[in-house]
Amino acid sequence: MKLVLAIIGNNDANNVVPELLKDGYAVTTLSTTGGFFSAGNTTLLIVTEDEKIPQLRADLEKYTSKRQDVDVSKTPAKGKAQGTVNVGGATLFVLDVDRFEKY
Ligand code: 2BA
Repeated sequence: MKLVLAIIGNNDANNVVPELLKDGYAVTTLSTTGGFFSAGNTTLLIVTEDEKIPQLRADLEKYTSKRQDVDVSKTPAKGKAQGTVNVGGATLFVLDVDRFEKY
């Protein structure tokens, strides 16, 4: 069993979550904020069997916007960063789940 934390854009969440539910995943959505842009994003919590991870990854890739370069000087980003950064797509963390219980 794995816990997937998927950080995605708020707009993408509207597309992704219904598709994940359709494919049988249980999903919790958290409203989160990126440290770099201080902009709202969405973090999905999904616990699922190991063998369902490839399909989950494919769904996330299919239903999130493609990563693209953004000129930081034209964004409200804080800090001294310059140049371009990638935005869009998803940032995934996949963790082992020791126990899964419901009461
Ligand atoms: P933010 O922190 O707002 O970052 C937005 C985008 O800015 C990042 O996109 C990345 O392209 C760039 N960026 C972030 N920190 C940077 C830095 N110190 N220097 C230069 N560029 C930087 P993504 O990598 O796609 O990340 C999207 C969101 O996922 C992030 O929003 C953050 O909320 C989360 N995230 C990404 N990597 C993470 C990590 N290692 N741990 C925790 N959260 C992470």
